[in-house]
Amino acid sequence: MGGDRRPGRRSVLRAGALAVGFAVGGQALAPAAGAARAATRVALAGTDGHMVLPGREPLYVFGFARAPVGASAGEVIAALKGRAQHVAPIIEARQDDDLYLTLTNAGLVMRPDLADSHTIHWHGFRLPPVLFDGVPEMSVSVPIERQLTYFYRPHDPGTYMYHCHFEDVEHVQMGMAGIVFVRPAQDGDAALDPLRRTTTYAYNDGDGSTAYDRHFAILLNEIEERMHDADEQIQEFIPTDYEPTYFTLNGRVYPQTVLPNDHPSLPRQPVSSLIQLNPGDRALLRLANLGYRQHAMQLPGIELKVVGEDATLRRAQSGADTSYRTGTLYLGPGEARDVLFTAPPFDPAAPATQDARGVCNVYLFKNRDFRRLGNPGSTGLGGMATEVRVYRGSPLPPQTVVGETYA
Ligand SMILES: [Cu+2]
Repeated sequence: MGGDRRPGRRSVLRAGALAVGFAVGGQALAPAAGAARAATRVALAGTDGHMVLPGREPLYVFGFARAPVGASAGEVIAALKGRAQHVAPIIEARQDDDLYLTLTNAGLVMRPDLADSHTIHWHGFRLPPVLFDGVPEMSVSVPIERQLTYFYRPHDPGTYMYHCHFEDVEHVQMGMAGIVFVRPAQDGDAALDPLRRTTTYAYNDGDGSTAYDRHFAILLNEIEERMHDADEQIQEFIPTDYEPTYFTLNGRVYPQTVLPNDHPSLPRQPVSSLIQLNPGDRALLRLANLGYRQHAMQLPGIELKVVGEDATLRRAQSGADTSYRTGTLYLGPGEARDVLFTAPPFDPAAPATQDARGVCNVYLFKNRDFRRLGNPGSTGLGGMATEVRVYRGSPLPPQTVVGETYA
């Protein structure tokens, strides 16, 4: 996977200095003219808003929201100021294609006193020009009512995360965090899949061992309510007092996590964590943790196979397969995992439930720590849990987008 392409530290510093030089001249670093690469364009607004959690008033958040590509800063502000979403939109790119990501800082409705900039930091991305790294001390950031287009050419497939890096302990906890993943160049090759069923792979494995039928991107996070409330009320919060009370998957807690995408009851938390499968489906979980605690996740009844860590295929330098099977998956802050599992056959003898798609067995994908499986002030299952539903028959059509839900 092109280890030879990775620049040394010296060349990184040189390229960074060059990029800043260009930026001072008024133009962002542009890709070589005439390059015939496919380009993906994404636009985000950085702003504030409120999310819904069971058992409390709407919670104040900062966050990103998807903006129309090509919209001016003024248009983005008019449409999206105060409408942050949590978790941030899932961004997908393809290996070696260009990605242009335009960030508009739309400002904060509730905190007009707070003149904070925002940035995009693509965590784990091997980025030659420091200009687009989003670390404000060594790069640039986006002031209120301004716009910056970040440019990336991803060479290394896998699952990553992105977040704002401006006052990052605060802005990340406030909600400016999401998953970004890179599809491998191997995608589209039907001959590699041992089952001849799919053309999608987690990595350039060369042997089809990371083939999957459906994939799901899930960001693990925690919410320290006092930091959010203090921010809204113009008070200080000391981050060493961090003691989170809600434990989220894609910015929702169970049972919110199993509501479909774009559910009307959660207008600012559109991303579901529901995993719906036909029997025999190979599911890829793209997992990342942008909380400040380690989490241990389990899927009782189904074995997990970890094929990638931190956007790197688990292979030794010799080429030996170092993927591993486990019942418990550990994710530290800032870590990502690519995990495969196969949906078991529908078991008529096991407890089943029914949703709009049919009768299904339910498996829980959940934190192993019971203190992270409840919501404050309520009894029963909550927190960092979602359902894997395996249907009788095969009622689900092929997946068209990551994390697709079928109501
Ligand atoms: Cu920010």
